[in-house]
Amino acid sequence: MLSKKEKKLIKEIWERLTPVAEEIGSDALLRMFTSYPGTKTYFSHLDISPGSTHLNSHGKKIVLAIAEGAKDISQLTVTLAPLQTLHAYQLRIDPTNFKLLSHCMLVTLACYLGEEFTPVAHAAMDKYLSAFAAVLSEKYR
Ligand code: ZNH
Repeated sequence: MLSKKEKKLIKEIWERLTPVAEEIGSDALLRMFTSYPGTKTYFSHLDISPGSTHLNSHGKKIVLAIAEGAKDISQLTVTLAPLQTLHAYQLRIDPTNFKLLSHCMLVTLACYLGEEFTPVAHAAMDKYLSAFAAVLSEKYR
């Protein structure tokens, strides 16, 4: 689905963003919680207010998982197997929520990367995040 060129681009972007994983992840989560308040219900056991430790640490975890997957996109199903199980069987996250977070992540990247987030990068990132969400949703079937 993603071309070789696109895979390389995605890998490079996430490599570049790994040092600011916390900043990117917490911004994307905050956007998701604000725009789609229903998503907050899964985090009722945590303090996810802006600037909170949990928001930052969870944001960092999410970005590191996305960056890890980007290292070898052809192996996504293998890399994400533990996260698949966690989200489907333990956390029981409704798969529609993955699309909401993906959307918020695109907005965060657009804000953070500015002009560097070209239409080509945007399109490739959209494909990658969709593939990621599809893998996370697989176990529900
Ligand atoms: Zn999730 C968790 C990733 C989406 C909800 N996550 C988690 C983790 C990770 C992740 C890495 C950690 C694990 C451990 O610790 O081991 N996610 C992720 C990603 C994505 C996601 C990458 C996409 C892309 N999630 C999601 C969504 C939701 C969620 C959409 C809802 C809305 N998660 C979650 C929860 C948890 C998690 C709830 C748990 C938290 C705590 O801490 O408790």
